[in-house]
Amino acid sequence: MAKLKRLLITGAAGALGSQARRHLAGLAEEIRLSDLVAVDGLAANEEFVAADLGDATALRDLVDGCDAVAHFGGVSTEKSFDLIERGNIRGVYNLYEAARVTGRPRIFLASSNHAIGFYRTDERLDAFAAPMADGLYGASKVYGEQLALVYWKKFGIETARVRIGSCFPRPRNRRMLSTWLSYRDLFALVERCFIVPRLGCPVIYGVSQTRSGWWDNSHVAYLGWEPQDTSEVWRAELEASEPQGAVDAPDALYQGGMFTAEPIHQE
Ligand code: NAI
Ligand code: 15L
Repeated sequence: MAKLKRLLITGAAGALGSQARRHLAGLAEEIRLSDLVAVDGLAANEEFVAADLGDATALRDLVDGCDAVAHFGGVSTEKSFDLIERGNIRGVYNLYEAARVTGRPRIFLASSNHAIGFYRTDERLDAFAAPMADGLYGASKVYGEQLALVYWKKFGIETARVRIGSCFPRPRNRRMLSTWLSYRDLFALVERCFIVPRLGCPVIYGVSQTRSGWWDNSHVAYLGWEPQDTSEVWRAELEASEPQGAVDAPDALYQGGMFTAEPIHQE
């Protein structure tokens, strides 16, 4: 497999960014890491560049010279509009502008299931389902997905717009039996997105094998990505330890679960 020359990983100090360092170490000759917060223990092929996604000049310098970007930086839960605006609205705009004026790298965009969180748990979605965000955070992810599409249509910048479900070492509750994505499956997907000859700008649901079937990825079979892990391994344990919630609880009603019940945060 031909290696990428320089891969940029944003959000490198965060939960998925730090896993990305481990899982993607061999994917590129050089790896540029960035975050607001410094990271430890740089490997020989890693460098760290501190940058605020809200700073356009810093973003241009950051993206310059990279042929791929794994974009995990930004606000990852429901927060105030000011924080979300900086990381996920202005931040994504700055990323795409930087990509446009530099080498037009291929981008893996960490979107979220909260872009479609107000769909009910008895609905089945494919990539063409209209967004239905469940809060300011989810709406910022819809914005990111749309901006990626603009830069694909106008400038040919390819992006995997990945609506990640719940990416943790294991599912944490009953809802995550339907949304869980293993680290192994996530980073296999990142790799496929960077090595396929033609990516385009697909919406992809980031989920491991699950019997719920909320999300249909059949339109991206060309990526050759086949999740290897399954949440079923934890079903019996979770069902025994967590009482069945009320039928009208957010987790039971909506794919976005408790995010649908979040207030509008002021700070
Ligand atoms: P995280 O919160 O652990 O990491 C995000 C990183 O982004 C942090 O290290 C933070 O310092 C950095 N960041 C925040 N604002 C920034 C700014 N203005 N400038 C520069 N860096 C900034 O989040 P996690 O779990 O690693 O998620 C990574 C991405 O994946 C996020 O975009 C999140 O929305 C998305 N995602 C994650 C899911 C999961 O299950 N972990 C599920 C769905 C989406
Ligand atoms: C997300 O978008 C969040 O980043 C993550 O922390 C989880 O809460 C996940 O969604 C989820 O829906 O479980």
